[in-house]
Amino acid sequence: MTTIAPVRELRGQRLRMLRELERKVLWLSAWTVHHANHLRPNRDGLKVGGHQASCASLATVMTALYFSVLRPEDRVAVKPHASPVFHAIQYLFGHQTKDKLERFRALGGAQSYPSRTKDVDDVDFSTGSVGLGVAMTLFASLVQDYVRLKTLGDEQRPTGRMVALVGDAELDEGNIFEALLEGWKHDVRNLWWVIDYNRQSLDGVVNDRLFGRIGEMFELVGWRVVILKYGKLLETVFAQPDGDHLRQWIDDCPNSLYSALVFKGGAGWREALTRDLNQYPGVRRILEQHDDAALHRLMTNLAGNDMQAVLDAFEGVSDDKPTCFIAYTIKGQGLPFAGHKDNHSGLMTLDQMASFKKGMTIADGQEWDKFAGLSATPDELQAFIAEAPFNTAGRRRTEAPVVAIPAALPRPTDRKSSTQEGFGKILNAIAAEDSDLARRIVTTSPDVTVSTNLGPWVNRRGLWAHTEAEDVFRELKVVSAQLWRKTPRGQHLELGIAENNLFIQLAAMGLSHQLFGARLLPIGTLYDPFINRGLDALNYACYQDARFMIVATPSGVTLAPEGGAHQSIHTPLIGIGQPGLLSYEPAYVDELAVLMRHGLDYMQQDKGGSVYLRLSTRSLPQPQRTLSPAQEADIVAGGYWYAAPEAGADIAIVAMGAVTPEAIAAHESVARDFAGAGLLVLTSPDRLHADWLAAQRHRGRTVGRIDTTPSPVERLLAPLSRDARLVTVLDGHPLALSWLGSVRGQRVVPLGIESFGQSGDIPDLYRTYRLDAAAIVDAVARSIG
Ligand SMILES: Cc1ncc(C[n+]2csc(CCOP(=O)(O)OP(=O)(O)O)c2C)c(N)n1
Ligand SMILES: [Mg+2]
Repeated sequence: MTTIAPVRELRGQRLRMLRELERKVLWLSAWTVHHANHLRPNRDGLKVGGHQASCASLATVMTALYFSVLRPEDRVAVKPHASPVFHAIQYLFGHQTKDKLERFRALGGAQSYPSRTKDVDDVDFSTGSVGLGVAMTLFASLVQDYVRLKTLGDEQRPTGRMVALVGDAELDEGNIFEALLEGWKHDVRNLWWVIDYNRQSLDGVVNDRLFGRIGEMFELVGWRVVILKYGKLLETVFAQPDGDHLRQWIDDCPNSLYSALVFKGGAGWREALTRDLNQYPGVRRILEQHDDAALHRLMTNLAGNDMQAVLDAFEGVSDDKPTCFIAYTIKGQGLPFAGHKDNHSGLMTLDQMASFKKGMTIADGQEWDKFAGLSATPDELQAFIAEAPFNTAGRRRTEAPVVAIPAALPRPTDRKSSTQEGFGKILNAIAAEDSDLARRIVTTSPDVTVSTNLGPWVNRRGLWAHTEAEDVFRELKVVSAQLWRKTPRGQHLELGIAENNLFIQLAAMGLSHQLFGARLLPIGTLYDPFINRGLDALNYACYQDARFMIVATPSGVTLAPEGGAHQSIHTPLIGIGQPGLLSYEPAYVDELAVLMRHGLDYMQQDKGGSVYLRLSTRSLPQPQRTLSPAQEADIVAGGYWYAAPEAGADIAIVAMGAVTPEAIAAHESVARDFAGAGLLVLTSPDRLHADWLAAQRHRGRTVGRIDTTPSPVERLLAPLSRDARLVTVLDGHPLALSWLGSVRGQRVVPLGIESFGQSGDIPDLYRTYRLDAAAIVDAVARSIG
């Protein structure tokens, strides 16, 4: 008995501190948005925006988590538009500055949505495109287990919980459910999703019946569901005579009516409850005992905005079972537009802010003060914040040493091969070695492991799983080329068919060095056209500066008989247009070996990025050559002269990827009439274009002597005459190469694919789409016409 009183006291003190901080967090988040919209000069007349109501609904949950529940090893994805709450909390911790809060949504200020790369306050996962950050926590949890079971990182590092703070409307995004199924398959653990169930989205009020189903779905895939519905005030009243009728009334209240009454306040509640429950004396007594303000406080006392209830829920979970907390909250809780269906982007007016500020007892000039208006002393609060477990381990971002990549990767010597086949063989040869490189590579694929040639790698390195499972086919002695043994030592994570999952999984793997202190070299394979399916997730991965390699086959119409629906046309443009992703499309296997080596190194450089290899299934005769270091450097820089032009030549053919043999044939025939015509083989219009623009910008900035060092594409095109004609050809959209004409003002006849959808063999398709040698020769003729 003697120990209970101090424990209670301690709890009471903690609760008091957390309630104070909750108030401060709510204030700072609202003030940050207000300041950005009303108090900063607005030069362009555009709305600055921000989400005061969405912040308010999460203030309790986030205060409880960051100041009490989270531990340093936990990692959090915050609902994007609750960014001001996150920044306010980091400000209180001393990790965010007043200057950046004042410049919220301005250049260099705190970001609209938490950003790993642009915010200074240790964001764990960037968010912005709703749904993706949520799934990211699931895949990060798998990565945490992957590196832990293999002891690839610091063995002393405790296992963290991956936490997502989820807007209820985020659950409309299909990628959430794709991820849930995948997590179930892989026995995901240590995962908390806290759903901010404010029953409102952007446009309005969420469907009433949805959430019953959502809870069931989580349970179906093995999650624990914890519902935080009513706060302690309401629970107390429910226990009184006729309190159960009041509970039933709220339970039955449609979301839209409840929201409207929240907005109307005490008088509105009284009217509705008197109308519906007046026959119950107990309810009448409750109404008598509460004035309008108290009644409003009571009726809006939902558990997700009740500190005690939130702490009880979080602290009630101590195992590693994935847990979904459905936290009933009020959008705009504590703000004048609480519950209003149009409050998503609503901003407090100047008058509303003035009275909100008064209610918060904050004097003019004290708006950014960390402790103004609170009843606890600054010393007490500061001490409490300093002791928050989350804050005790210093900087959250981990580091991991770079894995040395050998000077050359194994090079298959087949006389005929496709780049896709070459990829499988290179990886297989790496798998055969006992090297750090081989240990750090992890592969993943959405059900196209075998058809993208990852099979040999998987046979050697095994599939990853938490627990051992033999390949049943093998046990029963059924002959198969594939050996699918699952072990915690396995190095391939097999996914179901969902490219969203692939890219989010790669994002998580590609941040392992910063999240878990263990360097991984992730390689994901997929069908090239289905990059589109996961494009937003790919963009999301690149936005966070995750580092991985994607290997996509087959490219373009060269897929030929297998059908039009799978032909990828504009992926080369994605490769050029996607920041953070360096794209290559080699024609030959020796080029591929050079590029894979470069890619594995580039993925680890500070100023590097991710890599996209667009490969083909077309088997080509391989040039019998030994690449010189200069040629290898050209291949990395984006292109090389396969047949060098004579100085001042008037004609060049420029080719990329699978159609290179057609370009070679055309070049041979053209060379008869145009002696000295060259054949340029490109490996990366992406890299050439970027370096060309960078060189121009650099020259623009150089004062005095202009730096005339040519960029690689300028150097490549330099031998040609000023008005030379370029015929460009690729199995993809012609725009990917037609920009080459701008480099030196030379005229281009671009060939490529502008429509798709036919199956056929290569001769028929290349003829139909004008990619064959005859079409190239014809284009040369036209270019001089
Ligand atoms: C993929 C995507 N589509 C649309 C948006 C625009 N958007 C931002 S928040 C939001 C509504 C979110 O509602 P909810 O998740 O319930 O969050 P609340 O503000 O209610 O907490 C929408 C549609 C977005 N950020 N991402
Ligand atoms: Mg909502």
